[in-house]
Amino acid sequence: MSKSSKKTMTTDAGVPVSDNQNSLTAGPRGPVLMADYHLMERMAHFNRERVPERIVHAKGAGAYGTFTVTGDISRYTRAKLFSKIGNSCEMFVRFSTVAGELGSADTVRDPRGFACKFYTEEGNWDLVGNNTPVFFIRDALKFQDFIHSQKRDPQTGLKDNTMQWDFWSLSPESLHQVTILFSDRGIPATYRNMNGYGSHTFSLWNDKGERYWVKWHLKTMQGIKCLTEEEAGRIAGQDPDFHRRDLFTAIKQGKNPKWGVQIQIMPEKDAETYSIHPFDLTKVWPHKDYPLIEVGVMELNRSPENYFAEVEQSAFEPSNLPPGFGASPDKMLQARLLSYADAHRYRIGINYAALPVNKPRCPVHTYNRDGHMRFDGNYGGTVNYQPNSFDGPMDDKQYKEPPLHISGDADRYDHREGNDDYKQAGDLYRLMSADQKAQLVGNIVRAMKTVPKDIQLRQIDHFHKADKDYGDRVASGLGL
Ligand code: HDE
Repeated sequence: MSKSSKKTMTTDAGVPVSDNQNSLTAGPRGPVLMADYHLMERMAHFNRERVPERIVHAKGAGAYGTFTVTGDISRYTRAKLFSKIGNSCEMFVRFSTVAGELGSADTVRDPRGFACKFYTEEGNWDLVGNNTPVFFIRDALKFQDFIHSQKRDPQTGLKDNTMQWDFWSLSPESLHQVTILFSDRGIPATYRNMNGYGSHTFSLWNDKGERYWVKWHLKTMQGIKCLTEEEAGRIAGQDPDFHRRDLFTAIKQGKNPKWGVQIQIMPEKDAETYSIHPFDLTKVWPHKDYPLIEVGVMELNRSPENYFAEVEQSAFEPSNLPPGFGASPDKMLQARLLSYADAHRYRIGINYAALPVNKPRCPVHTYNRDGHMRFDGNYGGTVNYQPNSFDGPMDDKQYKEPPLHISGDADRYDHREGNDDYKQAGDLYRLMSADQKAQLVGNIVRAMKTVPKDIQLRQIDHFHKADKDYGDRVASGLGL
């Protein structure tokens, strides 16, 4: 590097550093002097490099991309993004595993996070989904328990299959997702070779005040590819960051991964009579009832410059719903609408939304001020209260979402009453090829081998109720 371009090292305050090799001491062998501010600053900053990792989805990888509208859904939504075919916006996607810590291996059996931030001209739209259309539970009250059962034993600090199967065997609503998790799709070959789903039922609403229920699907255009447990175990030992490396390398080589974005649309009224509870996160809507409609294509085409600044500090929230996008009464989604911003405030500070990777690409006119690390000018001298007589930002009724009809008393309703936790899991099993069934049974038997017999029997009873053959094969695999 030529002398002229050589940069002089400085302290955080920009003060040039004379010597970054030797601490300041009293005499060549004497004690280090407190006056060595440069040494103090480096140690202090080093001790504070880590922010809390995500309590779930800690290990991940991210990339920027472009979303382009290719299908006309403007009759369902007033969102400007979908006003005409050809519209596009920048986006950021973060993929992740669920249960593993920051340093854990990528190629494990686990759902994958598929978090998308679309920087639209009417604010960020965050579709914070997974690579599976359903989930293990349908009420957020069980989320902390569920995750505790998937993480480490409180005594030994070790992962424990008994905890996992104990929870699942006592929560039959988990069967559909457990079947997906232990199928061949449970370990994606790369983040590029898996689908993404919004999973919940969301909504879209148009200028006429009509609401439609919607399921979002992100279909990989690289094809679905999975790893067997044997391949995944070998890779995890050789390269725990295999999926992160693959995404970075693919984009560096110009092999930009793409996904087709599609929706299933249900007219608002249908929800009252549809045979399947449309807001139950453990259920899918069969495509024969509500076929897939083309919406657009998302392509990832740029890797972050700095992992911590852009991936570790990225913050997604299902509550980021610009005009024309909406939630649904899905109990899990309702809780997520509040949980994510709370997690970000704790993990990366109250002004996280102003960080470059999270900053909307449209004007932000909020009355929220001050707070730690207010590095964005804090709106200068503009008025910071409303109502006001000084031309401050005003709310605007035109963006009002249509009212949502509510019925019934406030109560804690038993979510299991009249609920069928077996049909869709059984339908999935019966859809599988002979090879997929063999992989599914083999993966489950290996995972349940060390689990106490009473829990094995309780879980096999659920497999049986989904499909006799399913239960029989797991039972015989376990020698029961
Ligand atoms: Fe999450 N989830 N979640 N989750 N989730 C988080 O937010 C939560 C659920 C998902 O790459 C946390 O920033 C609750 C379903 C992804 O940064 C936290 C419930 C689905 C990511 C949180 C769920 C997801 C998270 C932890 C039960 C798929 C990573 C750190 C109601 C539809 C996003 C954070 C990223 C992260 C809460 C269940 C997807 C704790 C309360 C279902 C992809 O706020």
